Amino acid sequence: MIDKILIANRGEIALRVIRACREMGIQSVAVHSTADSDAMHVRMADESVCIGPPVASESYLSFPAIISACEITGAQAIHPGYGFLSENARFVQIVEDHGLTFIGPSAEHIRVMGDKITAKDTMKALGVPCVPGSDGGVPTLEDAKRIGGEIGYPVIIKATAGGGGRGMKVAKTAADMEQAFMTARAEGKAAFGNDEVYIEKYLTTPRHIEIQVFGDGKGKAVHLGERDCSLQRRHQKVWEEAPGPVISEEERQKIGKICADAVAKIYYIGAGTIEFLYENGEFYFIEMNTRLQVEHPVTEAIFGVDLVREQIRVASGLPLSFEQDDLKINGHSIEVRLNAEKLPNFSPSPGKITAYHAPGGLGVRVDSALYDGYKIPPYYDSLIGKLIVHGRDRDEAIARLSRALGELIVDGIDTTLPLFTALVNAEDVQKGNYNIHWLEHWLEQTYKN
Ligand code: MV4
Repeated sequence: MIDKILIANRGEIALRVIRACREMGIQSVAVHSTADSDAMHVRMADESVCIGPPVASESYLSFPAIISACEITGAQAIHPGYGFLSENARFVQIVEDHGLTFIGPSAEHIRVMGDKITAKDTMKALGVPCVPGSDGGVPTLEDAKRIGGEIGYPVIIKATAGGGGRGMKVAKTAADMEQAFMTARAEGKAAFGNDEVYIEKYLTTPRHIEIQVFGDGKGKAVHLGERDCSLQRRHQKVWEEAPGPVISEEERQKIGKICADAVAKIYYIGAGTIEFLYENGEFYFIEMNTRLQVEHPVTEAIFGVDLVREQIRVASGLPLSFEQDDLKINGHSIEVRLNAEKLPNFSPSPGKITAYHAPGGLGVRVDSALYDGYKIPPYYDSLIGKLIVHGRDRDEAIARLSRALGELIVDGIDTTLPLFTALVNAEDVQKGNYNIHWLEHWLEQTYKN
């Protein structure tokens, strides 16, 4: 069994992993940049190591710094959290070459899912429903025009190395194809050094529905239902919920089984998220994320499981602590992401927290590394906390969210708290009546002038 884990991350997710370690009797090692000496994850871990300067490329992203920190402290395993090195196949390979355990999928699974064309080919072959589109990569503009005609416009051109919205261009008609194709290629080349693109039918008003899966690496896997993450701004999720407000139990079991069977067949190990667009009652695979996601707590809330604990178990060679039949949904959960940003432009707002009070009470969870007097450094992600509520049904979760938002105090900086106070009162949100474009339209309406 692993008895010491190094957490190659910071902020709330580092705390999340430390908490699981402590409950399992595992020692935790924090790493930090010089900008994070006073950070909560350093204080909460059993040990800490300073690994470099503020710029992430020389600290949280530095392979040698992190491997050395394992050697110095005797940590046998690395939990990457999300972001940073969590989906870096080269890093995973080097971790394993050093005789250390990466708490996550194999380098090969990360590589396969990191290339969107390979991911789609793989999922299609495993029986997962995909968006209609090109069969693999589209090498020339001529091919693109022919395929566009076959699929029917609108279409979307995506960089295979992209994801999360980068390197994507919509062609509404054949006349847009040249511009869209060339731009998607150029963006892929510039951002990822890979100009390969593929084409899909453009779905105009889908929801973003993602299925949580978990594999034991020995050919067994389960699903933990879906999350609806349609409320996004510029491809950043803002509000996530589980179960999805419009997904029936029958649909959940059907798509869930398809996903669990698919990852079982490839001997997937650990947590994974299979992302779909959902429109007119159909699921269309778009991408798979091979990490623990920011919004995992809503799934934990409704299933009553600790996903980080399960990650550590399977990385240690233990079985999952539950089987598919043990997993029953209890109630409804919503997460909102509190960012250190100033509305209406969401501009970064780092600085000193002069007062902090976290909400509490029944069905309220706050995952945050904030404390009174903490100085948020300007170098990293603007996420400063997640408020997760759980109720017996969606209406109760919304009422609880509204109540908890009223208790939350973060003074000294600007945050996205006022956005949530407004959203929780919006009729469409209360009714679950939204798709991937709803929030951007609502922001335009609400903050114009
Ligand atoms: C799409 C799409 C419509 N049709 N693919 C955006 C991020 C990346 N994960 C995939 N994305 C999209 N792919 C087809 N065939 C629309 C989006 C999209 C989107 C998806 C999920 C959540 C928010 C979004 C916002 C804009 C576009």
